Amino acid sequence: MSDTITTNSAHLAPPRPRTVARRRSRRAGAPVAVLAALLGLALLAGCSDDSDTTAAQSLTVSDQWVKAVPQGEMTAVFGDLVNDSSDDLQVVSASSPAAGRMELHEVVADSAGAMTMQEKDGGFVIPADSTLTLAPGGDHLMLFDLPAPITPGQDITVELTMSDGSTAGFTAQARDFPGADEEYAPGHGGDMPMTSESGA
Ligand SMILES: [Cu+2]
Repeated sequence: MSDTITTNSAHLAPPRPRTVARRRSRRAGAPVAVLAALLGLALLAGCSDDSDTTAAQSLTVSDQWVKAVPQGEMTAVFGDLVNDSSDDLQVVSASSPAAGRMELHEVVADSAGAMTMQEKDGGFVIPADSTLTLAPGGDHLMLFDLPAPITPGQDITVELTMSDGSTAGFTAQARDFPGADEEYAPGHGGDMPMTSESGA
């Protein structure tokens, strides 16, 4: 299936010297091991125990798909964001070659009680050992300014950026989904914030 996760955070989070020291200690003699132990203590004092794992490495995306749309319409990516780690994960932004711009959206009731979508403050938080489901009518990854139509069966790639700067890429297949329009494009038409602003 197309739920492969690739992480390319190496350039964003280069290996830290202490990691090298710890790895070498397994093969080298006692002095290095002692040094590594001290470094390890310092590490434990300031960081969580899996500080060598990026947020992107703890994230798995499954059952993901994108709603097929003609060029010029906006659309959204849905699926499960699975956090296998004991730390909360936070997705702060997303991008795709299939969209000029992406936003992390939630669906909320406006003052009149109508459901409307808006950018989610702080992005998507996936609690430790939990799954955040992105679905029509709920949280979703919004795509704007499509350079081309997205047709059923087509695969698009999406890259998620986590709060630690690491990135997780995945592929989502397009499917027909006629029902989603009213869920994330409520009746007010063009007064939704995403159509006007561009600087964010
Ligand atoms: Cu949206």
